[in-house]
Amino acid sequence: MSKNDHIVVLTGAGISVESGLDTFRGNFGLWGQHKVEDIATPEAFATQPELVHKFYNQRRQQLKKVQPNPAHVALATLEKNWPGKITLITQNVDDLHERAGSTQLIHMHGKLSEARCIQSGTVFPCEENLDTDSLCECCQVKGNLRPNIVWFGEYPFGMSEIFTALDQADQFWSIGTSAHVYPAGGFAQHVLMNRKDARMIECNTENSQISHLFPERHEGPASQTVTKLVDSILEEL
Ligand code: BJW
Repeated sequence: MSKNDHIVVLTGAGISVESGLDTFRGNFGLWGQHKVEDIATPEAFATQPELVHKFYNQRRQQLKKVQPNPAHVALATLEKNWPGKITLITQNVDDLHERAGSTQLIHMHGKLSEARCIQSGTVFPCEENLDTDSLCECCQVKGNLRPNIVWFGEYPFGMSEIFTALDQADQFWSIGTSAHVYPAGGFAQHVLMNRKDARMIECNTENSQISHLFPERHEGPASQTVTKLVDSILEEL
């Protein structure tokens, strides 16, 4: 390890579990009778917009009741104190990383706190509920606002910046993700193909789809494993 290492960190729903937010594919990963694969699609929004708005409204409201946990804080501390570059890529649509103090952050699947006009693509801050009567500020049409979230079949945000970072990664950390969803599920493989000596670290309570790619695994809740990892790496400086 060198103190100039570019560390690329990928986070998933598991990092926010100890803040009180559910994962997508665990025991509690169902919303009502629906799988996320049925709700998080442009087709679901076209045919059942009320249902999709309800799903995101509930989660947006839930954000007001939760706080970043020690794992989010540890990653913000790493960003502040690490002499090399840090790129934090999150699949999460919550805002717990930024509330913990991370600034170099890519929300590849969008944000609950934003809405987007389906006509112009303009993005607006959104703290309150959306419904099919919500009036879009830019086109003044009801029903033109959708959550600014990347659904299945849509292109994730920040991909050019993400692949630039993956191509330069000296370390790749995968935290609290099942790696079930692509392209994020393929990032570790991408790093290994281009950077054979990269330090590969996974923090998870269980094995993921890609655990075999990580010689270094820290099993346990992220609040403990990530905090220890960050402490140890900063101590080595
Ligand atoms: C803990 C813990 C604790 C628990 N501490 N850990 C067939 C094959 C391959 C791919 C495809 C295919 N058919 C279609 C595709 C592509 C599709 C896809 O991947 N589908 C899969 C279902 C197979 N992907 C897409 O469509 C994406 N777009 C795309 O591919 O565009 C083309 C493209 C290609 C190449 C380059 C660029 C573009 C878009 C995907 C959009 C995903 N959207 C969602 C929902 C929207 C956001 C929202 O509503 O929140 O994003 S799906 C959902 O899954 C959400 C998450 O961000 C995402 C990832 O889930 P995550 O974070 O991994 O959560 P879980 O629940 O799966 O895992 C939690 C983990 O935490 C577990 O491992 C636990 O063990 C662990 N854990 N407690 C540490 N305390």
